[in-house]
Amino acid sequence: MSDEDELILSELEDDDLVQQMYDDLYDGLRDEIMEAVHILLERGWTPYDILTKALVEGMRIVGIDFRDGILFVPEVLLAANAMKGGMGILKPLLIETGAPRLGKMVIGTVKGDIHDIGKNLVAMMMEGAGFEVTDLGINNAVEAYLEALAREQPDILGMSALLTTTMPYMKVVIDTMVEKGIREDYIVLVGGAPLNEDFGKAIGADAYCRDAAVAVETAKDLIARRHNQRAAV
Ligand code: B1M
Repeated sequence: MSDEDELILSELEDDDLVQQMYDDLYDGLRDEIMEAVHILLERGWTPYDILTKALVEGMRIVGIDFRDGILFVPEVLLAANAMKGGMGILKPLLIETGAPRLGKMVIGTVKGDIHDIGKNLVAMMMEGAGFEVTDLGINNAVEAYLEALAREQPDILGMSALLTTTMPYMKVVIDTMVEKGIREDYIVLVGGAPLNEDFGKAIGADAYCRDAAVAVETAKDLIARRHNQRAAV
């Protein structure tokens, strides 16, 4: 493209800009994604809408072509990097709600798994909703979860897995909690693209959360139920 033809993001209508963001995410263009996020914010878009309608949807498209062998790991890493650039702008905005503290959560991606975008999003949304969140990062062995539970004393343990090969590890963590007699001390929430409700039940989690918004609602709901149960005793 010549300089004259260069695309000026701020001149695009919202719909075209969002389409362009899908392309830019696909091409791993972090600066362009960050610029577009700023433009949408200036136009009055909510951080949540930018996150879900532009960034998450764009990543979904990347995922389809990754699955079909059109994109490979290096390209997807660039896309993930661009997505994180956009998320970095939105994070403080999602968090600064001044919401009262609702509880505490420890969250991490399970052993063998390095996917962290969805987990980061859940952590951001939980913080925005008023939860204190300790993020253990990726590739967490059972010991790392147990240490964090003992250290942080959270209300909720959240686990993320994006691979069919790593999701069974969630059961290892829950079974170990049962063995140690601490399972009932925590609400255990699980999530990640390959999971579903049946899987969540089968491994003994309190709930499977389809997305970050569901994680927030489920966390609020289960914390309230716990408080009510304790008050009734
Ligand atoms: Co990977 N990868 N990847 N990958 N990758 C998937 C998961 C895959 C489905 C792609 C595909 O084939 N279509 C496939 C898994 C297939 C399977 O298991 N059946 C796959 C594969 C195969 C692999 C490798 C094995 C590829 C290889 O090396 N040959 C490799 C594995 C590495 C490893 O972990 N050991 C690999 C590597 C990578 C990258 C490093 C390149 C990169 C990760 C970068 C990063 O995360 N920093 C990557 C990416 C980006 C993806 C896709 C394209 C996108 C994932 C994502 O970020 N989605 C993904 C395809 C897909 O999922 N469609 C894919 C956006 C995110 C917002 O959604 O993570 O689903 P998600 O999170 C949602 C919900 O799931 C939920 O809320 C989130 C927000 O709404 N949620 C939770 C998630 N965690 C939660 C925890 C909770 C609650 C809700 O706790 C309470």
